[in-house]
Amino acid sequence: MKDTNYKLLIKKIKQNKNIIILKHIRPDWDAQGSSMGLAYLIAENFKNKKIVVPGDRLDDNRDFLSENLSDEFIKSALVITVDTATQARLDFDRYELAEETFKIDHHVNIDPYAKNEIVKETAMACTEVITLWAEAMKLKWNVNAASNLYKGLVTDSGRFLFPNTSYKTFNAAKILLENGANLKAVHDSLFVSDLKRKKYANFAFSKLQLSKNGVGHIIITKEDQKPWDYSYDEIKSALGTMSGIDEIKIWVLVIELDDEIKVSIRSRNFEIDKIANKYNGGGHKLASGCKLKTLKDISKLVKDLDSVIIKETK
Ligand SMILES: [Mn+2]
Repeated sequence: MKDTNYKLLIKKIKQNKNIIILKHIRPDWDAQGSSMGLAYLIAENFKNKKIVVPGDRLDDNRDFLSENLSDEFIKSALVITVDTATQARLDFDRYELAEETFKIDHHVNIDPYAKNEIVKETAMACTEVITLWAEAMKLKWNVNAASNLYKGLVTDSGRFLFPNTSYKTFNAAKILLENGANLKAVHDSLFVSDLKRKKYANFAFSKLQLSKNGVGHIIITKEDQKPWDYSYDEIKSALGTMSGIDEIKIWVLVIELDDEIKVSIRSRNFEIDKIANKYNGGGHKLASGCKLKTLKDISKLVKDLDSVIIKETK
């Protein structure tokens, strides 16, 4: 299914020599894979572009990095944002300067902050949206573009295990594999962990508290994080230690940060997004996030999640 804005994005890329690709703060692999994959695609298909991908990186890839972007460069550039639902979450403090903006995303579009957009709320990953666009526009592929986009797809789908995985997810995977995505290299880079990571998972799991109804939660305090020297994304990997366990119906990871307390909630069967809404957050039915003001609020949140299980299993 073609989007009328597919061609518009091509036109905007052609019209602008300078291109900035922005992603969200504390990037995950969908954010980074989308931004890097799109950058490699544009570099492959449109000559003489200056492409910049600012902000944090999850690995030591330095491609498309640029120190000291001038205000003039930003004003003159096409600014494409990926995987970022709201302007406030952009990993960039001068978005306001941008004049030509384009949002590519797969989250619920609560904040249409860009001048133009391609937003597919049913897509598994933002990289899926970019993949279908590139395919429809018959762009030329390379290994870097396909591999980076595949990273977002395999992680945002929980290795194709999340219940909303569909033929569309596999269709996007098919396109990426046909066009050179290096499956083994991507899987090794994402899923082969070092011993320290395994020890961290054990440590985190040892902090599991489980309610009698089946709400499991782990709290990682600032103090807990100190000895590990991990990024937010690495700290968050503790969430996965609670999945795939029959007795844990809903699982919650609480991470204490300097400025806020971030909470991730997951479930196999119980819809938890309404509870996330109540705590200043939201997301999908089985995967949501929210924020707490103090660690004391956790017991309230757990009680609310308990009541979801009680109500549904009556
Ligand atoms: Mn995403």
